[in-house]
Order: sequence, then structure tokens, then C-alpha cells
Amino acid sequence: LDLSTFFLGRPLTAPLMNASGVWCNVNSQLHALAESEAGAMVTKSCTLLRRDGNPEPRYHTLTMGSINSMGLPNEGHQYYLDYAERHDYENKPLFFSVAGLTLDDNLTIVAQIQDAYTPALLELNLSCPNVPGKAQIAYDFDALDVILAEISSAYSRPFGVKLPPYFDIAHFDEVADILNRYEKVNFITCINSIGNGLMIDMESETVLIKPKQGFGGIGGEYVLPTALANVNAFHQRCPKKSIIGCGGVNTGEHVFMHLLAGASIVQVGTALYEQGPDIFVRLKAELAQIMQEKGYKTIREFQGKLKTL
Ligand code: RRO
Repeated sequence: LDLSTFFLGRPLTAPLMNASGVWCNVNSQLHALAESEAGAMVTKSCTLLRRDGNPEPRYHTLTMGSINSMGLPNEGHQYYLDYAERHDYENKPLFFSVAGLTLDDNLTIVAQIQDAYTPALLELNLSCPNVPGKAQIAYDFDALDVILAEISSAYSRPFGVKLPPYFDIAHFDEVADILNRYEKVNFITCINSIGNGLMIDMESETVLIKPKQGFGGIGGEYVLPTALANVNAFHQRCPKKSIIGCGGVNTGEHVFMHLLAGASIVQVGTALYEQGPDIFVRLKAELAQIMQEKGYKTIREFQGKLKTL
């Protein structure tokens, strides 16, 4: 039984990795991911310069997931470039997440990645819901088109985009049309957290996190059906691009569902935050168990083969 797979020509020992933002802010966490059973890994979304992020508390565990308004705390792009230059690419592929605060910042950062000659794969985060005063770029379809045009001309290598969840078939159609105009967009990561949810503590009658009057991105089990829909919608509409699934993954069954819906790799966010990098050992064992029960020997026998009624 074989969990190995390929992504853009790169071999992975398993179709599993962290979601950006989780266990990847500093070198000690990045090294833990490198040592873990994850088949790939991604760095925390970075800005041009280091940021403290939003005031705490800014993450809260919920009954079926999490709410966060971290506000893009990160060490600045150079820190992650330094990691990328030391990463062991034979061990596993590295994705480099970028979330510049302006188009110019994004262009500066991607130029630096290009000059660094690392084999890291750019994941352009167009969906951060938590920087006060900054809308999620990928909900503004004109802005999405502009940034893809600019990055495509400034950056000579294949790259991917991290999208927010969409909730309407017309939006799947429109966003897929835009993405399909950009050949360098080789992969799509669906989904970021469901932006601007709210949860309330009954006893104190207060919100749970401090930033943005308690509003924050929702992750975990709450978002699984939305994540699967977005993975499958873009898998169907963007046949030349690979899909990375993210959202609601805490068991081998969830991993299997994402792969069946069309994901090539599956990211783990909230559950990794709660359980730590050992989670990849359990997810691999559970996925292997499901494959064995179903008689699948390899990932490619079922990846993207979701059936309809
Ligand atoms: O740092 C964050 O607040 C954050 C980011 Br950049 C993101 O893309 N998604 C999220 O849930 N939190």
C-alpha cells in the first residue's frame, strides 16, 4: 500500500502538509514540520516586513473548530527566504506563502524569491480575512485579475493561489475563468478560513477574541462541506491546474474525501494547531486503513474520481 504521490513533478511521501499559518511561523516549528511525516510543508504567509499581528486573545478553540484573527503576524519575508535557502528539498517540497499588504509589496517579495533561486513553490495568499481595513483580494474579481496579471509578468516560475471559500456557482464560474487565463497559475489552494464568523461565550456574554470586535476566520469541522465544494468546483473548472485541499481535515476519512473531490495534496490547519505535527502519523495510518478496506493500492486510483448520482 503506497501513499506516495507527485505534485508538479516533485515526489511526496504522502499527500499531506500543514495549512499556512499553522506550525510554520518560526524556524523551530518549520524544522518540526520538516522532521514530521507530512509529505510537504508551507511557511507562514509573509509580508515585506515583520508584523506583530493583532492583539491577543486572537485564536479560540470552538466545539467543532476554531476562530482566529491573528492579523498576519510574521517574521518578514527575508526570514522565510533564509529558511527556504536552507530547506532540504530532497526530504520534502516547500511552499512559500506570500501575503503582501499591497500589490507593490507582493511584487517586491516575489522578485526576491526569484533571485534567491530556491526550489520553493510560491503560494500567493489572496484571502487573508483578518487585517483590519484590508478586504480579501479574491472577493474583488477585478483586483484578482490585476494581481494575477502583474505577478504573472513579474515572476517567471509556476505559482499557486490560496483562495477564500466561494458560495455561489456563478462565482465558481467567474473565478475559474479568471484563473484559467493565467497559465503560470499551476495550482489552487481551496480554502482559507471562512471569513468573519462570530462566536459568543454564554456565561460572560462576550465575544471570544479581541480583534475586530470578535469577528474572525472559521476553521475546522464547520468548514469541511464548504472546503470540499470549493475543491471539487475548481477541480472541474480548471483541468490544467492542480488543487490543494484545505479545510476541516482531522481524520483519514476527511483526507480521503478531499482527494476524491480532486485535491492532489491535503492541508491541515485547525487540527494541526490543536494536536501538533504528530497528527500526520495518525492521518497517514487512517488513510492507509481506508484505502486497504476499499481495495485501493495507490492514491491515483481514486484521486479526483468523485461520483455523482
Ligand atoms: O494571519 C491571519 O490572521 C490569517 C491569515 Br494571513 C489567513 O490567510 N487566514 C487566516 O485564517 N488567518
